[in-house]
Amino acid sequence: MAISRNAKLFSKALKLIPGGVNSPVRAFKAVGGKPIFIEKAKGQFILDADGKKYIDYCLSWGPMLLGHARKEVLDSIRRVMTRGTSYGIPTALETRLAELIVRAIPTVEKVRLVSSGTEAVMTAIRLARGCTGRDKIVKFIGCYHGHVDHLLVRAGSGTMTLGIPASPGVPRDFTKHTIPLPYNNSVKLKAAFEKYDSQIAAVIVEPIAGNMGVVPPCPEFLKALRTLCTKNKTVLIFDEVITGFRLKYGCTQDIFGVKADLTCLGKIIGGGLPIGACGGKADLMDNLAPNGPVYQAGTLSGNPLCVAAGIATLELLKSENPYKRIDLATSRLCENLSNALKQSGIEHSINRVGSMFTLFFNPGPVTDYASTAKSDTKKYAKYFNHMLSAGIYLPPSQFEACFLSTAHKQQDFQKTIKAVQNFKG
Ligand code: KE4
Repeated sequence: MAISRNAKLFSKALKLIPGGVNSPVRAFKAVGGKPIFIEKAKGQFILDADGKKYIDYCLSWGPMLLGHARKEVLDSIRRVMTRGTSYGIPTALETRLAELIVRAIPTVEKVRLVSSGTEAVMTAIRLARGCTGRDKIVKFIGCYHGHVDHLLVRAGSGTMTLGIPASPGVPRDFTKHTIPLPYNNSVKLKAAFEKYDSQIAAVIVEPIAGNMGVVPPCPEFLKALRTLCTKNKTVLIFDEVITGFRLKYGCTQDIFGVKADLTCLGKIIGGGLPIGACGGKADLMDNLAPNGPVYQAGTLSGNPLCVAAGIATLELLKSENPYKRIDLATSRLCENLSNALKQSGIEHSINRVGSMFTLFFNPGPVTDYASTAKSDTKKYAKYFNHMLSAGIYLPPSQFEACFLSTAHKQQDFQKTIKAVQNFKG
């Protein structure tokens, strides 16, 4: 049998790139087998190097809400790239994207564009520490905020997938100010504030966790966060790199009625090109250089091609407002997935918010790291590979989120449900 091109490409990549991938979760380590290599994508589909087509529910880990290669987004990139690809000098495009973000998120009066979610988080944390003169940071176990040193503590996503509680190479000194607490646990949160009160510069949270699988917040948890941060003059940072513009045209803050002091964005606002953003009230944001003393910089920050893709994406989301439709489609899909697994007597639970969801091989309820860690990851690996052979691409880890795009159609859901009906665990 001819060796697959995927296999050939992977063996060459292994010689030149650590693990053959440029981001660990792509390596299929948690699900076994070799990663596929993608040649092209369109709408809800990706096509691998062996010419196999998949319905994509990973969507580049969230950015492709409008589906792959959406014509208006490509046209916008094409128009801009003929005028050059990077200047390192301001452009009106950056102001336009900033304007769209500021108009969509009431708590954001100013925004700094960067090139990744990690940089957005780094900026928010440094700003909070710079403004408060404090060092300590509260984060939640199982939440992932990019690979910045002081937050690689009990993180989620790839660190959970690969079982790396805290990465080597991060000096103890860099994490001694990081206080990891259980998600959705207001009692432990209150105790931490009593213990550290005026030493806490910031609390950073995924308002809907996506990096231990999808774990929605308990209503009182976010409210307790807000109350305690206000009382202690601690900066509340919502990491909305996944959720920004995913669940509505804007952020989750309005959904839960809890206002963040700083908001981190990424993924969708770049329409599939490298981007991140940190935004908040002007009096906080104006502490950033060159206005204020808190330094932050980036050669390709606000890059015209990335910003053009982001503008096109947000303008389409604003005009099409697909949120109710894809929320309903996701709800129906999850209900049918669950019914199919119940028919086969396979223990599972599904957490869903809007068009992001995770099917856990875990009776549930899955409400935090401890409960999600009980999931049967071996069964997830079998499920992943069963679905892959049926032409359905899921995140290659139990501890990630599935996403729908505006391009997914009824026949995709029917094919997906049929594949799940054939999964016997
Ligand atoms: P990036 O630096 O990867 O653009 O963003 C980091 C980040 C920050 N905050 C949240 C809530 C995130 O989910 C992420 C990155 N998400 C992961 C997957 N869940 C990216 C995939 C990967 O690491 O390859």
